[in-house]
Amino acid sequence: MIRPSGAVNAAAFLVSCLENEGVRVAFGIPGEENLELMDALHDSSIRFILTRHEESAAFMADVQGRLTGRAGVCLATLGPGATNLVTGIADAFLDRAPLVAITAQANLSKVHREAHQIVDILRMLAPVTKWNARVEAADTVSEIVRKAFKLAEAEKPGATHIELPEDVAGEETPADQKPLPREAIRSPSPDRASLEKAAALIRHANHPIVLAGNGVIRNGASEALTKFAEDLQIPVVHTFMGKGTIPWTSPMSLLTIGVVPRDYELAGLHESDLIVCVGFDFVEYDPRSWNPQGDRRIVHVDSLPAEISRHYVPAVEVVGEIRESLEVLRTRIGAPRESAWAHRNRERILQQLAAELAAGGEKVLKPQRIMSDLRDILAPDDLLISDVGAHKLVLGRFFRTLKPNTVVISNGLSTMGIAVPGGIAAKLVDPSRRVMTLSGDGGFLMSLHELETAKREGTATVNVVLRDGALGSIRWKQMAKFGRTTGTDFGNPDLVAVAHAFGIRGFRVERHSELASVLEEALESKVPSVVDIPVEYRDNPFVTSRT
Ligand SMILES: Cc1ncc(C[n+]2csc(CCOP(=O)(O)OP(=O)(O)O)c2C)c(N)n1
Ligand SMILES: [Mg+2]
Repeated sequence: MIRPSGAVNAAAFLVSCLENEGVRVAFGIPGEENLELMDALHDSSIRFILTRHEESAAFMADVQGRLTGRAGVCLATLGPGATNLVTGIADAFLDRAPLVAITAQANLSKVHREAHQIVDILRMLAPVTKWNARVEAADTVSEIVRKAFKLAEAEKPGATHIELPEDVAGEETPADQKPLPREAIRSPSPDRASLEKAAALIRHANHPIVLAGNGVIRNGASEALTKFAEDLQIPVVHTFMGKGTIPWTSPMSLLTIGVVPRDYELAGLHESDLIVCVGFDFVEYDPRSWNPQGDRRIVHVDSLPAEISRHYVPAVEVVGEIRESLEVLRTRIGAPRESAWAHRNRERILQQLAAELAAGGEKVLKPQRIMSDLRDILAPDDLLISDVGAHKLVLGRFFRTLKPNTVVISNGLSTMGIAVPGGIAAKLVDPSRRVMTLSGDGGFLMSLHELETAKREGTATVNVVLRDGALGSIRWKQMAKFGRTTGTDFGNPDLVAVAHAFGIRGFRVERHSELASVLEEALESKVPSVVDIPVEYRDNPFVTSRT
């Protein structure tokens, strides 16, 4: 609200700081304590997207942040609004997605005592954010907003949080206060000594292998990595969240690991005498899984120094801009190496996957086959967003990726329910892009309500549900451990009828032969859709993997 003096209140000034950060959409649910902020949004260039649950608002901001590198914004009121945000914020925190959450709070004069709807939001969110702060005075807004965005977007990106108490929101901001300018953050160049040491180690290794993680994608280093691998003939294996770091068609790609137990052996990681970890993050794949004795020789190439683990003790750390590190290492190492080992490993993996695909015959709708077929149905630039469960593991193994940022997988927090809201955010980022979400029937019903948001916003996502009537991956693990199940089976509504009830399109696929044509029709549709696919997880080598 503009005062006669020309000054605005803190809420309106906070909104102009958001505009200054380049924020174009904000996701959330309003409440009584953020009336000023919501009204200020009304007058701004920022589009407010009302979601049907605060958790989805945070998932949307998370996926938007992941796809753009710029912090997505979600907002909620105090108490229950803020508590509902937690899972989405934690997902952004562990999946390294830039996100700024803004919550309301009661008047400053009240927050110290027990009162209606007051919980300590700052303390509640502290463990799942990189930083958070309360606006206690109107003249701190520009600093707090700038700091929240700077920290959220800096490596490793994640969530930050701003709390705006109701009374402070209405306080007058000095008329001369301006938002602080954005600054471009660039990781520093790696130092010469570590580059020399890493180059020598790689040059002298017999069977070096790259283990690539999501940091490669975040830092725009996928092309540099592919060139590094192909020029030097060094194979690359990547995590779930590293899908797209190197096209699967590259002769140096050994596809995804961390999906089935000991798949690192299939890729030859256990035979390698030097593992070059690039943009690799423990949250994506525990080093203990592939380095149980802690005795592997490791070169760490990342934007930040390595996290400490007995199972991850690098011989050298090349810390700095990842793309630059890879380019310098490539030119220093120079000559390509003998690559029969890499080719043999790739051949073995492709044969193993083909055998798993062929098992079970043509008639049953096999999740493996669905994921494999999806590669031919989706164009290279289409986006696939996975939820969490058995389907994610099958996708990790069988969906072959060609480009960075064409698959979004939560494997840091690994939270169910992210796919449907994530799809909406992706469409808002780029309405011309075809977006498919893939969920289990458990996760889908956690975010089903957002189909109304999709319908209202006209975000034409294709929401595929693999329906097995169970928390599939947990069911497997219970069966494997105890030979019986507890609390994993459920019924489902008719998902096609549900889609129709939301006023969107609904399809069911019951035979492999229908898959491509139905998905094509859904992908070309101008309205959101649900594609219900009944499946059975019969043979699963995935039982001991972590979903
Ligand atoms: C929010 C949340 N709750 C619980 C879990 C633990 N969990 C991991 S996978 C899974 C089952 C998922 O079931 P569904 O969505 O049907 O997928 P399916 O495994 O059947 O493919 C559960 C409960 C989780 N990852 N996230
Ligand atoms: Mg299921």
